[in-house]
Amino acid sequence: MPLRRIAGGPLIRPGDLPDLPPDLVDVSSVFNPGAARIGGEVVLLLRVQTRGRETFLLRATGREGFGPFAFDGAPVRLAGIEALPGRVHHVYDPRLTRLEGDWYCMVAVDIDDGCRLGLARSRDLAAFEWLGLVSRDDTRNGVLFPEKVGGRYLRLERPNRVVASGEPPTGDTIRLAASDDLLDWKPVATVLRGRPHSWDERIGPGPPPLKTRAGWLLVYHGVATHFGAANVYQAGAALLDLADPSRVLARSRRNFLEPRESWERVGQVPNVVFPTGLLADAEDADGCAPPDAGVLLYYGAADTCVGLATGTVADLLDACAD
Ligand code: BMA
Repeated sequence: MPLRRIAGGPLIRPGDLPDLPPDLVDVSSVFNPGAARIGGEVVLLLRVQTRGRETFLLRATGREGFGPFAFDGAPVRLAGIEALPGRVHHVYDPRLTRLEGDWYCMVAVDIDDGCRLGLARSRDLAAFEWLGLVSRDDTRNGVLFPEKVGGRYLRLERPNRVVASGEPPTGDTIRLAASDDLLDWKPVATVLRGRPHSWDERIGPGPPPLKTRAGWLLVYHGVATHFGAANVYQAGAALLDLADPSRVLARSRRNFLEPRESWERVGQVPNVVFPTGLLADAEDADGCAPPDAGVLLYYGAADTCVGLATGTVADLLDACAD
């Protein structure tokens, strides 16, 4: 296992959250956080679910990223999202990217018609301005690259389609899409496909890609369906070409993180590790994280808690070649 879980169990459990009436009282779960480093602190945007199965985003701040965390006194507001027509059921799984001096938060948005990607912008990760829905079709797991590549903004995403009758739409491809304005996106290429019978039959991007000299390092989640008997969510890695991220340079044959701890195996949705935040503690003048940089990988565990695994960039690069 190239990354190591921190000692002492999950990083954040539901019971760690303070009661924040009226919305957050004795919450059911806290998971799938977006992660960012800002002003020497680690900021997590936590997905919090209530006993009413309502979803909120809550900001947590900590010095080293290992906790303890200070929680905001109220859930995050995405100012302007109220203008969306129709009902918004859930806004969730935030992914945070620093791009051209601003923070961008890509979220999944459940509406009557399925799931869309949504985008918000922030200067400080405290106040957010809603920019709109940014996928036409049913899509989840959108992750923005931290810079333009070939003159265009890029993101990886997971188009959803119905794979089995009666099941919600899901996906077995990771696709590259491009945009000139961050709002209107066109698919460019399918980058990765699920591997039938392997650990990653269905797949989706995890945290936003991390720039390294060797290529864009992508941690992704893979789902083994076990012929419909159980879905097990695991994490693996792939390396994409820096100049043309539709080119896959390496991809892990095995997962490097899978549900093993009791709190990863038991919870609201059992057998889930779902990585959504990856932070490196150093970068060079070109924005590349060097191999010896330390990494913090934040993930949702069993859709109930937040886990943290640590290692180095080199560990993740090794995992791609494994
Ligand atoms: C995925 C997403 C995630 C969730 C995971 C496991 O499809 O909905 O938000 O953590 O399933 O339930």
